[in-house]
Amino acid sequence: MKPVGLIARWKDRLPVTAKTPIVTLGEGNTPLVRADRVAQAVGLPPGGVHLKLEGLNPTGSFKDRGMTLAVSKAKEQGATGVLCASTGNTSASAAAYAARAGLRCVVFLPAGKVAAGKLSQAVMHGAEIVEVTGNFDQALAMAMEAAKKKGFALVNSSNPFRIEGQKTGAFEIVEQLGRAPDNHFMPVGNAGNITAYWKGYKEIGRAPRMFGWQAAGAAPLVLGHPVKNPQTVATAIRIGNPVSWKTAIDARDESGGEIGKVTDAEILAAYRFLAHEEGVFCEPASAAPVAGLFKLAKAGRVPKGVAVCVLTGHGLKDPGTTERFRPKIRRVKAGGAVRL
Ligand code: AN7
Repeated sequence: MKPVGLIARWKDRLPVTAKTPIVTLGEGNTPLVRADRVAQAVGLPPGGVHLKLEGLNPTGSFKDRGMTLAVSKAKEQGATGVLCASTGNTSASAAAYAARAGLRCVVFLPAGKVAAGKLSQAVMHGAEIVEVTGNFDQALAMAMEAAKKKGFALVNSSNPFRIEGQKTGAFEIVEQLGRAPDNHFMPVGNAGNITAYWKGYKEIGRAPRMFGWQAAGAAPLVLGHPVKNPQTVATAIRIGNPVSWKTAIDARDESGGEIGKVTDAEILAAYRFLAHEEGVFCEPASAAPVAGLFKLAKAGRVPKGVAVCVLTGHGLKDPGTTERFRPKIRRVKAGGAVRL
């Protein structure tokens, strides 16, 4: 039988042994699909843009790649619980994997700023939820403090096992494409994922240019200083002081890439375009790299070659944002006439 889950698939490249109790939900192995309408819109040939659909992981985001390893290692090391701060997806993933592992899970969330789908996952997986009246960065400081308590493992991306698990996305892209992409586009929040992909590419001797995209109201890496009150419709990346700051800048500089910013209007336009024109429904933060590609196209600066955009989370995570696009809906009596 084929291995299920990414630890089984990539164990030779991950810090696990025969003794590691593997906690898996069958994560990884997500589709890489062509996006020829996006390619056409930005002046690239058919096949010039691919989308890595990370929203098809078990809890609907890329976080599962890191969480399978972080929770497995926490269990191996005898932890009785896991802890994290989160803009939503990390908490949903931690809650699910902790439930499966039989560990406690405590999550610190910025009050009122977590998308409905993500919160409902934390609830249903039985996480102990602490709402912080403040932003993600402040919630993370509290989680780090709480993690000093014996028996708890912090499963934010400062945990090196998160990065190790997430680097497998790069391995898959190269395998699926049959080569490395020339240009790799992704959203950037706390900057763990860009760190992970760059590590993954380097480990297999590949070096696409890394293009990271932040929301304009939460763009510390572009501005060069932390942002006190980050704001954006893309709540997943509403982060003002990324933990993996230095390694994100290294990924940019070593690869000859860029970290840019896109406005909420640009993010929402790309979000709609993907759903309307490509049939791909991702959450707003995940549309940021496609917004970035559109932005480069407007400036006549689309890099040559094949681009892969990582769509980090599923659209169903954030039903609230879809309300902005709700068309006129007709209501008719059952059996009534409907003109088309
Ligand atoms: C959909 O869940 O930080 O740059 O606490 O949910 O590695 O932080 C989420 C981040 C991109 C940014 N896309 O990744 C959290 C959290 C989606 C996300 C990011 C996140 P990083």
